[in-house]
Amino acid sequence: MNTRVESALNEQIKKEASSSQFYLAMASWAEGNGLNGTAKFMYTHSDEERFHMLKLIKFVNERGGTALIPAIEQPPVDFKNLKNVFELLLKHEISVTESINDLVDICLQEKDYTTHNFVQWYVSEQLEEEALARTILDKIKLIGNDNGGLYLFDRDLEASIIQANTSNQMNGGN
Ligand code: OFO
Repeated sequence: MNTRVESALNEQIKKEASSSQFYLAMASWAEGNGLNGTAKFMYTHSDEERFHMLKLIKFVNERGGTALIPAIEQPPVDFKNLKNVFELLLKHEISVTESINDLVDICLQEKDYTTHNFVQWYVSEQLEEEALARTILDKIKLIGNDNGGLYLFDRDLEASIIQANTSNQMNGGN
């Protein structure tokens, strides 16, 4: 496998692993603060990031490269508030999108069209994740400091995850 592409893919493996740990820290913080909906959302998001990492690891190995399993820095333990959590999530997703774009660029420079094709899945995924983070953040900004509103927001988030899981199961997904 092209060594420049391989090393960019390994960098991306590290980013996905860091994302998973970062969202796990947010999930744990939310759970400890009685925000069950946010905790469920973040636990699910953390699992998705781990899946993104695994998909990259398998791709690198299948293409004859060597996937590197990275050491990860410890994520924060504490967050200011719910708004801060989702602001950090959006900021993080924007930085991941930038690194996916760099990866696409490297694939084109190195004329690795197979990896370019593979990476398109991540391009679409980032588009969806950024849009979702923006929608949630807009809602939180509208609620402001109204505790009743934040309680309802968290409850709605929990209900939307249960609904998404149920329809996923009905469609045969996991
Ligand atoms: Fe891996 O999708 Fe977000 O970061």
